[in-house]
Amino acid sequence: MLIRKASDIPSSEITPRAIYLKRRELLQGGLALSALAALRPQQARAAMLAFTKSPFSTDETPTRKADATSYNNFYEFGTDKADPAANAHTLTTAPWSVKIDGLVGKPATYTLEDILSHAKLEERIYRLRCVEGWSMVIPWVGFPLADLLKRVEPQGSAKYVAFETLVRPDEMPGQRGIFQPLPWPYLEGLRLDEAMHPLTILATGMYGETLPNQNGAPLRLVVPWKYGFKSIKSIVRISLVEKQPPTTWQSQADNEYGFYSNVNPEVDHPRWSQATERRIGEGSGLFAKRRPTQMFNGYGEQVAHLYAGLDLRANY
Ligand SMILES: Nc1nc2c(c(=O)[nH]1)N[C@H]1C(S)=C(S)[C@@H](COP(=O)(O)O)O[C@H]1N2
Ligand SMILES: [Mo]
Repeated sequence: MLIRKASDIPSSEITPRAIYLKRRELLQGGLALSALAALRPQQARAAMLAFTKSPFSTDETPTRKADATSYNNFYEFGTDKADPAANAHTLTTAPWSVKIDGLVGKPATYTLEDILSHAKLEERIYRLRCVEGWSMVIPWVGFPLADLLKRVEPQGSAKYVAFETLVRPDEMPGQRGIFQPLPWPYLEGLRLDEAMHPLTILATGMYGETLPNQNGAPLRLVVPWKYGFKSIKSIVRISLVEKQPPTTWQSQADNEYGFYSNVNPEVDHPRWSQATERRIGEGSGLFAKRRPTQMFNGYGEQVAHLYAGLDLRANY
């Protein structure tokens, strides 16, 4: 079993309450996670170590941090895997706010500090499977999206959640010039029940530190049972809507990238098989070791029920 149940977690892995409360004080005192970087290393470390390790974590070995922060997809900074790490330092992530609108009782533009002051941060070690056929294991720091959504009070008519990334050509080279690989803003969406699922998180850190810009700072979505492109980065808007919202990759190639995009080894991409994957760091080229891709990326026990009765071949 790759995902542990709460009862399997030794108490030594659960953060002592005292440390947790201290971190809450820090956050409630208006200190955002992004401000942790400004603390003396010793203090920042103490605050960052005070995360509960989520029972939803996989016990697989995390990908090397150097790989997870240098092999990225973030087309706002270029289409080469090395471009985001080379270019994303130009992104200003503070101040940051997220507009939450649509079918909610409390629409507003929420500052990141405000969002974090209500967030119970956890470490979540998740597999990430890219639609291109590679995967990583990343220790995220984040909190359930459901917690934020409940706070803004979704209305009964809300059926989907739409997400938007920042548009800031001055700081994002992929958004200026003659060749722009995608229409902006980058858009993603989830069904409301998928968005409310406890596995779905908003991440603000990884490897116990503030999120690097190339990984979607200061706030990105992580939906571990779906292909990586659903995990939209540097989010500035979250809208609760009645109808299935348009998404960037579906608008680019509807026959290749569906709205659901659940990891599924049985449904191939029209141009390649999805049956196996290459774990980043486990050799490349001729020496690449490939592992079988798991249904729902191995999270089936938790999420399969969301799709009961749905034809997953038609709804790819
Ligand atoms: N805004 C935005 N979000 C994005 C992307 C992007 O190009 N722009 N790429 C997606 C893809 S294809 C993947 S695989 C993941 C990669 O996340 P990582 O670089 O943190 O591993 O981010 C996703 N989120
Ligand atoms: Mo991806």
